[in-house]
Amino acid sequence: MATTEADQRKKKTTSYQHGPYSSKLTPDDYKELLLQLQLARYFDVRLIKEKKRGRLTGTLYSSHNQEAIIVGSLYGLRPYDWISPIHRDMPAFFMKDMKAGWRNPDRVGMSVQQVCCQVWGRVDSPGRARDNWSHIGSREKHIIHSTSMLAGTIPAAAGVVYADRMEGGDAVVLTYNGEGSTAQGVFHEAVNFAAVHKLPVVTIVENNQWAYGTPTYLEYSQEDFARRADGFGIPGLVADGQNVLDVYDKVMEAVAWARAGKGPSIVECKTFRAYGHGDHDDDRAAKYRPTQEVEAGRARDPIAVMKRMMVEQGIISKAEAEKYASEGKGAAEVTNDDFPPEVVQYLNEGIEFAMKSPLPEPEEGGMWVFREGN
Ligand SMILES: Cc1ncc(C[n+]2csc(CCOP(=O)(O)OP(=O)(O)O)c2C)c(N)n1
Ligand SMILES: [Mg+2]
Repeated sequence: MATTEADQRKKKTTSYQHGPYSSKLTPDDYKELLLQLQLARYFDVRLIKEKKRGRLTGTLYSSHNQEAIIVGSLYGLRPYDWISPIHRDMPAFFMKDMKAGWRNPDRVGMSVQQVCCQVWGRVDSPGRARDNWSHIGSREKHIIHSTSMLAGTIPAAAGVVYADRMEGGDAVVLTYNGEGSTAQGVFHEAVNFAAVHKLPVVTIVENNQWAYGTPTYLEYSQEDFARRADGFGIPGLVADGQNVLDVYDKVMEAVAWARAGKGPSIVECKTFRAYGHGDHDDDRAAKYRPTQEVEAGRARDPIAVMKRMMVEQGIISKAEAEKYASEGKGAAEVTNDDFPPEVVQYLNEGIEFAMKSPLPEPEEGGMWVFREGN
């Protein structure tokens, strides 16, 4: 079938045009970004498998299909910048500052062992397993403690960088939020506060089109959520959330703006929640979301998008791209052979450590509730 000029133009626009930041990335950066996307995906599918095998309890909130947002946003941060992840960003806790070396004990991010201990409710989790899933944080690692109150961490994040600035620091904070949480009053109060005081707060909106069973058209009335930024008098950027390089570019633009003392931004990353809200919602999700929509939303897997760009640019061969093929596969279909061995090995180390870590003693329950001493 003959292709029209319009078809060709459409084809061209699917290839990523480098922005000012991603154009400086080297082939080694591309390879590291791909590996990190695969690691985030492996974390997700492996935990689902562990739960199915009965080795894990508690609800899992999948970041499947949204990994490019986590990886691309973290990649340009300096070690001492802060992050504030939520339920959908579990890999971010151990992927912060990964450029310093995955196993580097001095990197300013949690270790995979700590995060696995958190997931398995073991005493070596940063919060000594007082709460589950993403309810952890670390002052030392510059990770703001996540809570259940959606958008409730943005004021805390704004306060952290406000204090840092008063002490002469130049740290930036990335806050991660689902698009549904943006309807909360506290979202507007906090972003407005950051705007008025020109605080270095980058508000990432992971627009995955759904908040539990509520679609975006019942959440807000703009085409692009990022336009809300106009009302605060701050920049609002839209990123292709399936393309790690575009996320990197847009987040870096906002980070550079913040580092220059110009204040906050909103970066809307357009993506799609590939599965249910949590794993408890998996079956019902297919009932309240049209199958066609779900299939279309999963069609641009971020791992596949990155591989395609790398092949186009001659960074890897087609055969290398096809070697570990986890993209497009759900947890039930994918196996360890679909992932690079270093990815599997890294998470194995975390899980093995967690399995050996004890459960907390019941006597610890009262610990940290009241301040000891004067
Ligand atoms: C203030 C508040 N209201 C309601 C909830 C319950 N809740 C948890 S996750 C969620 C949906 C969030 O959707 P969205 O912000 O789009 O994030 P997503 O889960 O899609 O990543 C809701 C309503 C909550 N945790 N906090
Ligand atoms: Mg959502």
